[in-house]
Amino acid sequence: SLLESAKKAAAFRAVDECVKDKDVVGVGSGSTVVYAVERLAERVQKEKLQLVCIPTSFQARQLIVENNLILGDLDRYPQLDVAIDGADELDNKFTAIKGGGGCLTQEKIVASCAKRFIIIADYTKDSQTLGEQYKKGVPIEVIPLSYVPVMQRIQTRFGGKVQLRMAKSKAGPVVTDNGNFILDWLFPESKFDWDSVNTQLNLMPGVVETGLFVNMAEKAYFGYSDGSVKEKA
Ligand code: DER
Repeated sequence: SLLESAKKAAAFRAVDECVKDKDVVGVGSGSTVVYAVERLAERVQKEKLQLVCIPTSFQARQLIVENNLILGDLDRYPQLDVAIDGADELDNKFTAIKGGGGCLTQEKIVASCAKRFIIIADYTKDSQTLGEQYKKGVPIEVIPLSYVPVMQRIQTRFGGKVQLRMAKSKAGPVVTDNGNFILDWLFPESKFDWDSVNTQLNLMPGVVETGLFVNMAEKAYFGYSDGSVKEKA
């Protein structure tokens, strides 16, 4: 599809420009990253690169193993050269919403351990302000027992609407790779200080992590259906 070719263009460009021999590479989660792993595998074969790949989810782990890439972990590689991941939306101040795929917690941990954090996405994720194009709100991972009080506290303090993310091919709520629930906060139109919101949310007892990646990415590659790529830094 047109969007898939846009994702592929961004992923290939990022891997070609940001990964070098002997790098320890954080591998994100979602659909765009699938193309990044495909390109990593291609380059390892063609250029005989020696890479170690650190996963950000069960999905990323499978991608690394299925593509015969060397699987590492943060115990052995607590500092990464580069992490490459998708995003649900990125604003013009480099705040990203992530977690559409429910993997935000390990993604943020791995991104925080990388010298360079690179976002790859199709052009529909490139916004001026958050909420312009992505309408599913900010994902927040919570300890299951806390989800109702946390929902109420978010609604009271910030407004909008908070929903427990329900699974599609499993009865009941989505359970993350860490055994937690996900709340989706449909935030109201307004000029939020996302750094402050992220901090306040993270201080709420029961919140494990938010999908607000504030000023973490160094660069973003946005792909277009014609195969062109726009870089934002
Ligand atoms: O869930 C996630 O954080 C993913 O990285 C998401 O933000 C992007 O997924 P996509 O590449 O399938 O759009």
